Amino acid sequence: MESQILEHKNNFLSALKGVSDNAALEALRVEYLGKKGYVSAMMQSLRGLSGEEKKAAGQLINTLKNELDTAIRAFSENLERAKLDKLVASAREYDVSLPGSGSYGSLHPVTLVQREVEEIFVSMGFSVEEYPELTDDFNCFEALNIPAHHPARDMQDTYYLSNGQLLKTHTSAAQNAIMRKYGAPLRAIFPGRCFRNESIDACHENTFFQMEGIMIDEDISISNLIYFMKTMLSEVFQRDIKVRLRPGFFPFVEPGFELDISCLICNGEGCPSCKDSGWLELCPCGMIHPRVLEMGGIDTARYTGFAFGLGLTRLAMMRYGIKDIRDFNSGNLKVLSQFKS
Ligand code: FA5
Repeated sequence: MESQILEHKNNFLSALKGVSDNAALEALRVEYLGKKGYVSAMMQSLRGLSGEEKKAAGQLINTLKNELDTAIRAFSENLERAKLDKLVASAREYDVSLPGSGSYGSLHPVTLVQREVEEIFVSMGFSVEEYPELTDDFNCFEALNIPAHHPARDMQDTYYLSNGQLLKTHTSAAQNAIMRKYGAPLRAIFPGRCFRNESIDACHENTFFQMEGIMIDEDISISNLIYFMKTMLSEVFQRDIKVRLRPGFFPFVEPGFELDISCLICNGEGCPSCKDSGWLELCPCGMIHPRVLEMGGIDTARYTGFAFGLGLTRLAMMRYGIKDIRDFNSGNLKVLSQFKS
């Protein structure tokens, strides 16, 4: 029996050397330790032996069984470790900081048009400033000469937070901070997302982008304002478009204007994108009210300035012929993936 056990052990160990995966290891285990395996067969062959012989041979077989079992478990662990080492080594071959080689998404049309407008104003000496989306009553209204009873301050139009802060309803909310930061003379644009609690349609969203611009210097007049607005529009559209300037009231400018462009979706005929008027309100503007300049720490005896609030999302509609403003926030890839940068 002893020699038979030794023979099985040696055969097992040499077969184990040739094992390279879990399936082969399992086959070897079944061959030796399975119900119909060698170990089980040896156990059955003990039946004819006497009590003492049976006990001694049984112990030897059990020892063999334990040795094979231990060897199989150790081999299985080694196989797992080798698999893991291989994975780690192959992961190390990749430089995760390298840029991807495929095409992954595209820039949003509002981002594209924002970059275009930024480039135009930067080339005319403007700096691009940032301002948070969360602000407060002072910056969004008070510093802009918007009186306490003005409807814009109403809960119907403005999203207030329980801590008294609010989501900025217009990029004008940044005017005071930027005037105080830089003083005069000043040329700055500040794009940003705005939020208004209003019903949405083809040209109104509750979340949309504006780009504010201010220019403050000695002798700034309405003609400077008109020059910059015209330059911006002709650069963006690269063609003549119909524009109209009409009086508009905003407490933070005096005089104030509404700058509309002829709807490019319907060529001024009237459609849902322009609420059938043929015109789209795009860029209200005006001469900054002296009280707003004062609150911004600007010397009004020396400086005047203009400000504008460009509807960036609407500009993107006109620039790319997108009929419905709701497409911008829809996440509809059919629409958005057309805009490869
Ligand atoms: C304002 O927000 C003023 N702060 C603009 C301003 C700045 C005037 C500086 C004078 C001087 P208004 O609410 O009209 O104004 O919005 C400005 C532009 O933002 C609109 O002409 C329009 O193009 C865009 N806009 C306004 N509301 C929405 C909306 N719900 N959805 C999409 N675009 C909008």
